[in-house]
Amino acid sequence: MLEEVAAGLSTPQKELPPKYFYDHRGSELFEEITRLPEYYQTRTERAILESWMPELVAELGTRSLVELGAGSAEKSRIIISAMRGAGTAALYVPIDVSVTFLNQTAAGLRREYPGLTVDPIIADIAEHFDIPSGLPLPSLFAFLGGTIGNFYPPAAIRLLSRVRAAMRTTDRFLLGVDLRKDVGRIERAYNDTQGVTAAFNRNMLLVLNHELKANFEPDAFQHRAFYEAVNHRIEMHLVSTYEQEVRIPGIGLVGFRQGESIRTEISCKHDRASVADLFSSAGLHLEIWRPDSESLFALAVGRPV
Ligand code: AVJ
Repeated sequence: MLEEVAAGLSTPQKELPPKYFYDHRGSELFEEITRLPEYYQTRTERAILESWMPELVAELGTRSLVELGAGSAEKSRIIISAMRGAGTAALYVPIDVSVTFLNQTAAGLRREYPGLTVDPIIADIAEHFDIPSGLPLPSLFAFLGGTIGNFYPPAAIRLLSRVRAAMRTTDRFLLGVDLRKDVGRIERAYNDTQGVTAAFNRNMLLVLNHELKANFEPDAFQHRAFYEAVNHRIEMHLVSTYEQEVRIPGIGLVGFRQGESIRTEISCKHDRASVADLFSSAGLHLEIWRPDSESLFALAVGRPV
């Protein structure tokens, strides 16, 4: 972490990886974001999953579900219930960085779905991780929530390619993506009137203070989120409101000019063509494209080429 933070704060555009949002408080704040009126993504994706998974999973005959960045188990339940309904649920493999989360979820799911094997993998999906071999066929590899948007395109292609390499002909990849749309609508989702997203953004500084004994003053940084149209993405920044120096033991003093920012997150927005391109760069073919009726969010199914 120290190395990553040192590197991220020494480039002209300071930048820290979004995984540092998610300590206990950060995860709570994210949960709160998903319930905000402005934040349409979570509820829209859930509605698509609920209406479509029973049909999709029955058609595919999905026996194992491998979920990248399992997040909250709520979405997984929709898919597992659909597999149950189709009579094919055998194995669930959630992959996540949070050990506590994985263990809690695994225990809950085993209770709820007797007969379902739950084999969690603790890994940071942005880094290397191993996909188990010998999964009951066919498998569904799911990456939901629009979290692929946090990855710069080369990293997104690397992640998908790695999964693709473990896929067999009958396996499928299920990807959730936030869609390009009216810029105001997207920007409002990251600038909620209650200031929850601002608190979520600033929480990263508290994480640095706690983990690295740094002395960031969160109130000295302002939340800024805007749409960057060239690359079709939201960028979240923390903007230093005045010239200041922050001490991080092991790194030293980090200077900020007034108005200088740390980029804390990108959230890339997609359309059908951009997902088809992303898939094809990773050896996948976009087989099914399923947006909601307002085209806010979409689920895409890819099959190995
Ligand atoms: C969890 C990455 C999908 O990009 O919208 C929400 C995180 N950041 N509000 C997103 C987030 C600010 C979210 N993802």
